Amino acid sequence: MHEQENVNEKSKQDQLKNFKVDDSKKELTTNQGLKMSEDELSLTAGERGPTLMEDFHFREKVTHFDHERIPERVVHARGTAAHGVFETYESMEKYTKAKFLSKAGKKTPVFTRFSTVVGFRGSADTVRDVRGFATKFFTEEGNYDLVANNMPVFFIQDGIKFPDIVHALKPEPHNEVPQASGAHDTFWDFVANNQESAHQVMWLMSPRAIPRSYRMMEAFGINTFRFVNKEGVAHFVKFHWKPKLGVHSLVWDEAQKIAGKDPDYNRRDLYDAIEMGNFPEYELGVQIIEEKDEFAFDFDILDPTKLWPEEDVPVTIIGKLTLNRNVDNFFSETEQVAFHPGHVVPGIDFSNDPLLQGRLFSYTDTQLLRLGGPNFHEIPINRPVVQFYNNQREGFHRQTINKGKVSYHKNSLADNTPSPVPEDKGGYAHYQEKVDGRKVRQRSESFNDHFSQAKLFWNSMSDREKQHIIDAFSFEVGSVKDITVRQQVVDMFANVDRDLATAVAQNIGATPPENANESTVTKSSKALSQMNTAKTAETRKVGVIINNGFSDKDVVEILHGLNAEGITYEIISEKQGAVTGTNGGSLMVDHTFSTTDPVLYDAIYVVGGSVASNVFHKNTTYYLNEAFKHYKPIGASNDGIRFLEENNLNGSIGVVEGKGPTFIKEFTLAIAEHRHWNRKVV
Ligand code: HDE
Repeated sequence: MHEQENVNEKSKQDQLKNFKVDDSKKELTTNQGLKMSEDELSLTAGERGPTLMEDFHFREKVTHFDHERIPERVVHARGTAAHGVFETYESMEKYTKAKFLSKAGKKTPVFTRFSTVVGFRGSADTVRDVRGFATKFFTEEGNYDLVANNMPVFFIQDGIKFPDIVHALKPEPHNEVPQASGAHDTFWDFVANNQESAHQVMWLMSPRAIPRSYRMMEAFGINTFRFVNKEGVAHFVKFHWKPKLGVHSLVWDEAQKIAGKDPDYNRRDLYDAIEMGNFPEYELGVQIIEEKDEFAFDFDILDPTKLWPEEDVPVTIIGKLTLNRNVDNFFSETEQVAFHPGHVVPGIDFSNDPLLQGRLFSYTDTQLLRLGGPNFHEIPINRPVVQFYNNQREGFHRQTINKGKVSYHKNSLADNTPSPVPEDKGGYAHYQEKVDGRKVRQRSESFNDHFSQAKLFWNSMSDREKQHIIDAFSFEVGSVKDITVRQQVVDMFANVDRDLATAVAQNIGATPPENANESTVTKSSKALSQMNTAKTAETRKVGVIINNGFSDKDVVEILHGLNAEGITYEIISEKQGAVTGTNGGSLMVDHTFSTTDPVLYDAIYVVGGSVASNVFHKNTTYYLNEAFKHYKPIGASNDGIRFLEENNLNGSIGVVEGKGPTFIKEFTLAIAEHRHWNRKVV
């Protein structure tokens, strides 16, 4: 355990070392440390007789197994996580006294868990859903959790409605169908009857809901928090994560196929990138509003269904998160980590956002059930890197051995310790916001506009994103069986945009809205469209289709060239083993056509070879056309070029052919583009 001043970027790893066990090359023992002579046969009365009760080894092994499951998270059950470091760019002392933000260059160990929301723990990664992005900062002042989502707004305005939205979104209770999907009656019935959901639903229907990678998502703290500085001055703040690789998404047909071909797609992507040393990076940004400007906007800054347009309240970048280490054990770390937006440090405080207020209750409560008692903060992954001292004792699975007989406050026997710390010595003191009012179950009228920002979002979309949204609505609402619900949804979204509602209505057999009360907002925000994001080929994955008799020299040069641009690749051929080139060089095959699929690559590069069987031919045609249909870059050299010709793909947008450095350069640019939306796809 570290004393406060010693906390550095390695502190968490040093702490975890004490709990790590390597079982390999060890002798087998029971949990009591007893070496066992046999582990495959239970103790029986005779070789063909019954098992004996006294077989403690059998009992221990099977009992442990019988109890290996804990409840999955009620939401965000499916996830994956990694360790990393957060580095502060510039002191934020002007706004917050949080020590981890107080000095340029300061490094804090972190643990980040990504998740989908609605699916069960074993569900597919690439479903249409919100993604979670929760980070635990192990600071010298205790743990700070930034529990964020990849969309900046939420479905509801008040925590008391969370069980309702989640019940409506989860599989329906009578038959537990469908898994990890909002495309069913109860979800859309909820949407239509809780119109505050309009804005978030627009995001959910957009490409943001099917990210290409956890490494390529923005994330947002959604709720309004407060920064408080040493002088006690507070500012409202919203948190943003901005990925260095830009914000990129899958297309729907691809996402659905990946859910079958590789349900672990996003999890694997994160794990592999970190193993390869391609550490994901995200910058932390803050939007800050002075307290005096609380009412200066045409929305309520406490309303979690509203974002603060970046054009009006700019995002200041204040630091960088780098994920650089995979977990050693998924259960111990990823499954047992327990986040809570109420885990704050001095200098970070809450606002009266009614959703946030609800969250502040829920997270500890849920851990009590999920992790089996009140001592979950002692599980290694959850421990702060500073020691904790208080009078809490006992409870299931208590680990610390607190000495002495005093476990109460105030006392004289222990000199009145552990003693509270005054605010000016680093003790947490809540911001003294003045509140007074009647106890009411009412919401301020300033929360009542549900459509203006939904319209702002729609206005900000490119044509491609708009089409994605229309298609997504058509799929999701088209999957609703109850036609009255379908109609209600169409009528509701006519309040956002009449053309959108009409297009959806036509696709799903509903009546186009007649008397739409369409929002009159004409403003748009550049920050909301993914078309304006960073573009790079770095860390992208190319499927290289190749067969025996390929032209060694050219191909090796190209593969090296792509690698030098930070692009990764996998060799795909007809059979496992090696493929041999015309000059005798060989490449190891990573996948046959059947162990992988074009949907699992960012781009396809066809090399071919002098030997091309029917199977090779058929599969290459499939790979090329599938990649083309999903707007992906395609490259071809040598024998590969004739496959382009055969499929009429040569000369198309995002299709590159040739050799040497020019090809490498053009193909890299095509890959950086992510998708070639201007391509004509039939
Ligand atoms: Fe959560 N949320 N949430 N949520 N949330 C949970 O806590 C809850 C909300 C978010 O990787 C649960 O430990 C309520 C907004 C993430 O372990 C639970 C409300 C945002 C994760 C819970 C919200 C989030 C959770 C389930 C409305 C984005 C996964 C398991 C008042 C800012 C953390 C758990 C991880 C998890 C409650 C709304 C993000 C039940 C009541 C808004 C990323 O406590």
